[in-house]
Amino acid sequence: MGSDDSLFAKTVEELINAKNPLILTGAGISRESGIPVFRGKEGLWNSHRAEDLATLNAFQKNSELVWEWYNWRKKIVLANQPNRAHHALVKIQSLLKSLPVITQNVDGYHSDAGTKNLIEMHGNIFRTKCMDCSNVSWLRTHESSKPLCDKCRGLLRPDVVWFGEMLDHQVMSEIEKLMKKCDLIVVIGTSGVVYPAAGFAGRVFGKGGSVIEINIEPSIDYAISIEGAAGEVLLSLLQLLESRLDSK
Ligand code: BJW
Ligand code: ZN
Repeated sequence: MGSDDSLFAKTVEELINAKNPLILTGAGISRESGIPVFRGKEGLWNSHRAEDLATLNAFQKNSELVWEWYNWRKKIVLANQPNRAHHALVKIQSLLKSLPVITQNVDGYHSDAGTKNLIEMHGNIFRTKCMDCSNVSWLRTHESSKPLCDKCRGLLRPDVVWFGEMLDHQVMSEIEKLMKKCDLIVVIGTSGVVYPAAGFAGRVFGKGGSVIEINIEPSIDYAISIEGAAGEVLLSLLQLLESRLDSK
């Protein structure tokens, strides 16, 4: 057995034996779908300033520019689809008692793939919120540069969490419940720099739980690291999990 094989086998045992395992995903899991990541050489923040596009201040200064950027990203999401990583995760979920998924991604691909027990902690790029009456609605098109609220004609914003904004209160309390009982967290395709998500792995490790990281460039030094693309790794884990459960 190679070192990779034993890492995979260990991960599968951890998933089977954990009482309350949890998945955290980031932009890397949607990379194979053609969705740009944020950081690194090809990341969005390499060519765009986060402060100009992903803050409330930026939206208040120039909502059309911000909507242009979000419409461009919506178009990419609409032109593509969930990949083998999202689909493998759904199957892995179906083989275990409970495996909630928390994603930082706003593309909605986990939900499109059929993931159950899902928290989209940074919102959804296809949802909007009215700046005036806070009404939440869905806008699946990518053309409108100044979408207005059906209820009050106020300006709509993307219903995502920008820098400096609090996460939705209910979302945070659901996450808190999961974190309290979590004894294994599998962190997939995130650079782990954006809080509060960046603190989840450390919290689980700090109370004696296990941390597994799947990333093309792993960075959590206390984790069991599987270096590789999410799609390839999750498919291998799925196959191993299926054969391990068959042999029982
Ligand atoms: C692959 C792969 C493949 C590639 N397979 N892997 C505590 C300390 C310090 C700062 C703060 C703190 N608490 C709060 C802050 C401020 C701030 C923050 O964290 N700043 C840091 C940058 C320092 N956080 C906030 O403002 C948050 N709000 C908050 O905490 O409220 C309370 C508060 C307010 C004010 C002050 C204090 C407290 C909100 C954060 C919202 C983040 N928003 C964004 C945009 C969302 C909407 C949108 O999409 O437009 O969320 S920013 C962006 O980063 C997006 C992502 O969800 C998030 C994380 O990125 P992710 O997913 O990790 O992507 P990348 O690109 O960074 O990494 C990709 C990874 O994939 C890499 O590792 C690759 O190697 C890997 N990879 N291909 C596997 N095929
Ligand atoms: Zn309104």
